[in-house]
Amino acid sequence: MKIYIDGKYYGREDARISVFDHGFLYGDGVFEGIRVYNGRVFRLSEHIERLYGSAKAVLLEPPLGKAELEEAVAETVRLNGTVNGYIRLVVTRGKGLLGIDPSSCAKASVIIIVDDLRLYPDKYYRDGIEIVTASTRRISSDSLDPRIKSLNYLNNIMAKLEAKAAGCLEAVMLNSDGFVAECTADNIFIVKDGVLMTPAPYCGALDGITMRTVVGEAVKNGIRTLETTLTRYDLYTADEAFMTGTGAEVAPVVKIDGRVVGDGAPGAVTGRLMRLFKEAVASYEG
Ligand code: PXG
Repeated sequence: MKIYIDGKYYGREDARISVFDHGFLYGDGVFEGIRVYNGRVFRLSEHIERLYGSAKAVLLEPPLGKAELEEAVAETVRLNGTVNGYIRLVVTRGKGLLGIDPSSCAKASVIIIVDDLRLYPDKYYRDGIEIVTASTRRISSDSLDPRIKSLNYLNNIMAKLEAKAAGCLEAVMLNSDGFVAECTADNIFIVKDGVLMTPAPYCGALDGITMRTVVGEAVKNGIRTLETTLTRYDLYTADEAFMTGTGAEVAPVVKIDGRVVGDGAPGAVTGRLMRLFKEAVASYEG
C-alpha cells in the first residue's frame, strides 16, 4: 500500500503525521471520501470542488491547486493498482503550536489513502435496513455548516453511538428545528405517492455527491423529485425510504423508530434507483 503525504509515498506502517498537526489536535481540517469503480475515480472533480469549498469556508488553503490535487489522487490510485476501492483525501491545517489558533500552522498537509471499503453486507441491500432517530441534533449551520466536510465528526459519531445502542446500523439526525437533516454518514430520501423527496440544503445536510447523482438519475428517468422540509411524520408515513452515500451507495430503509416503512420491503422506486445508480457508476467515463 502506498500512502501519499505531502508529495511523498509511504507504506501503511510508515505513514505518519505529527502529533502537533491541528487536524489531530483539534479536528482542524477537511476531507473527502471517494470511490474508485472499474479503475475510474467516480466524480473526482465534484469531490475536489466540495473539498475546496469546505477548505475555503474554514479559511484553509490547500497547498495544491485543484488540477494538481486531482492528479495526486489519480497518481496514488495508479500506484496502488486499485480497480475498485475507496479514497480518503484529507487536508489538515498542518503542524503548529498547542493552542487552537491556526495561524501557528505554516502549511496545510495533504494525505491520500487508497484502501478497500466495507459496505453493509449484501443482505441489507436485499432486505433493507432499520434505523432510529438520534436524540443528538445535527449541528446547526450557524455553528458549523454541515456542508463543510470537516475532520470533526463527533456530532455524527454521537448519533452513530445511539444507532448502535439501539441495535441499528444507522441513525437519522434532525436539525435544531426538528426537521430531518440526514443520517450520520449518508443523505436520506423518501418516496411518497411516487415523488422522491430529500431534505433541502437549508435543512442542514452535507451536499452529497451520491444524493446529487441519484436526483440526476431520477430526473433523467421521469421520476418527480422535490427538495423540501421533512419531519419524522413524513418518514413514518413514507411509501419508501433509502439512504445515499459514497460508502453505502443506495441503501434501502425499511423500518424507522419501529415504524414499518411501506410494506416493510425495499420499494419499487428504491430498487429502480439502485439499478440506475449502478448503471451510472458502470458507465462513468470521468
Ligand atoms: N452526510 C454525511 C454527514 C456524510 O459524511 C454523506 C452525507 C454522503 O455524501 P456523499 O458525497 O458521500 O454521497 C456523507 C458521506 C466514512 C465515509 O469513512 C463517510 C462518508 C463517505 C464515505 C466514507 O465514514 N460520508
